[in-house]
Amino acid sequence: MKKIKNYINGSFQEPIAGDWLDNYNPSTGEIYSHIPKSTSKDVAKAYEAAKDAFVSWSNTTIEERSKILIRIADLIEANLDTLAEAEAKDNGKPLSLAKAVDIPRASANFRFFGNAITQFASEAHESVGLNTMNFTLRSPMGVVGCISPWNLPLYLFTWKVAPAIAAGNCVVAKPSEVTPMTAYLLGEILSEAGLPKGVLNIVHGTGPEAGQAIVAHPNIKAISFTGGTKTGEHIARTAAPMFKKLSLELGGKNPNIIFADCEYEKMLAVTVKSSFANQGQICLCGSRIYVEESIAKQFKKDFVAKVAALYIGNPFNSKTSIGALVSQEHLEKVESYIEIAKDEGAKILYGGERVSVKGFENGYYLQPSVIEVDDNKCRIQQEEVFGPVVTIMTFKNEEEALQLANDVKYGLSATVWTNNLDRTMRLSKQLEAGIVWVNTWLNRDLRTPFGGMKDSGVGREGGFEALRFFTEPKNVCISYNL
Ligand code: TXE
Repeated sequence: MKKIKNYINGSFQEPIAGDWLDNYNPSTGEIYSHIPKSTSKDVAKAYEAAKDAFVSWSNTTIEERSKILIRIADLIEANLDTLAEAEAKDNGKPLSLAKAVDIPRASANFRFFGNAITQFASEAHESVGLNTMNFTLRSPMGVVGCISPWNLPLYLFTWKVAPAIAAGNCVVAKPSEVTPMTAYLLGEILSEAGLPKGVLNIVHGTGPEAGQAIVAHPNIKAISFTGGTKTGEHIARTAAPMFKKLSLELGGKNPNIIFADCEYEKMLAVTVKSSFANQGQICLCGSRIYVEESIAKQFKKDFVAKVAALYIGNPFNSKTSIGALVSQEHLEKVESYIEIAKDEGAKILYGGERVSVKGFENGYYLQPSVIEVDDNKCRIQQEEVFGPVVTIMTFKNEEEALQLANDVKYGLSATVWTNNLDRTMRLSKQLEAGIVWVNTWLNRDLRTPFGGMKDSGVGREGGFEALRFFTEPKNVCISYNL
């Protein structure tokens, strides 16, 4: 049974207390590895390694940092198959998705910030006529913490650690205990790329123990977190009295608003993806579909037909578009929402049943579900399910669509399908979301600000937003005589 280890100070190390957690393969339901059940002692050790590396790393030239990050990107690319297979085995997602999205994006995250750091500048302000010159220093903060979830494991882990180290910080990072494998494999790549030891330290363990120890560590200056809203709230309560900088990317319950004037076939194809990609375990999924009344009947018929054609299988079958859900616990959580929807009088248009995959009978497989609702206040409309479940509700006009879309506590993303430019601008300005996609979905330019409002989080990742988050601005004001 494989035992993975923490990556601290450039080497793999066992947990100090000698305790381990089981790591499951969701497609078979079997334990296939053990991971460190790290404690605050392991986090403290990782912090010390990061602290010791900080002076040297923060004084490493931008060109040298850029070169190392781009070498990491190249090595991730060179190890795409191994990393994609590890991701699919650890998370349950189709191998095809890990190969096409997760791992290429992990490489792109390092490449993007390896380039962005060479363009990241700060400002100067001349107080004209006053013999005064101001310039802004944007310095690395020191040791920062990065905590990531299980849905896009390496993709989101690297989305945090790449800008953090590009900006000159050193990092204590914790991937989800549910999907630790690719972060573990990244350790070898960091050493091979020549990242100095202690710059990036990877600690495995549970949220309440290892995660909490990172958040509560008195000298870890900032926390970048992606995960559930409840967890984000808990982290904020811990960090607030310590005045730590926080980036919180939390849950979503995103509307997908479909008008009759849309490009129908493109909308249909993309809506299947925005509903069920990664088994619906993407916080950006359009889990609430709102469709204009005049096309609702046709849409429901066409959409259900496409969903019914999706192949549910083990991740390593090339035909698979719906893999296993990430854990038994999560499978049961998603199923409970389908039951709640039924109890609330919603109509199951398709799916909602468990699936037994031949040879993988103990895997966590669930049909994609399409649920018709007529009450926007019901729980299935208001609460994040984070699984292969979408609801459909009709609307009469633009005003009603906007009211329904905004009537939730989340504000992460929204998708709008229309060919009306004025309507596009009206809705884009009024939708309560950090990201609005029009006639597309999950279309990402890494320079753009990424994140949500309301209960979807605080702060933004991406581009210079991320580099500003991981640096401390200081205004230097100099008076001089001409
Ligand atoms: O979250 P959890 P999960 C959201 C998604 C869903 C959730 C799924 O919408 O709600 O994340 O991921 C650690 N102190 N997003 O179930 O449980 C935990 O060990 C410190 C939104 O993993 O919150 C794991 O490493 N850490 C997002 C990480 O937090 C703690 C995109 C997340 O765990 C902790 C992806 C604690 N007390 C998923 N408790 C977006 N908006 O971009 C847990 N952890």
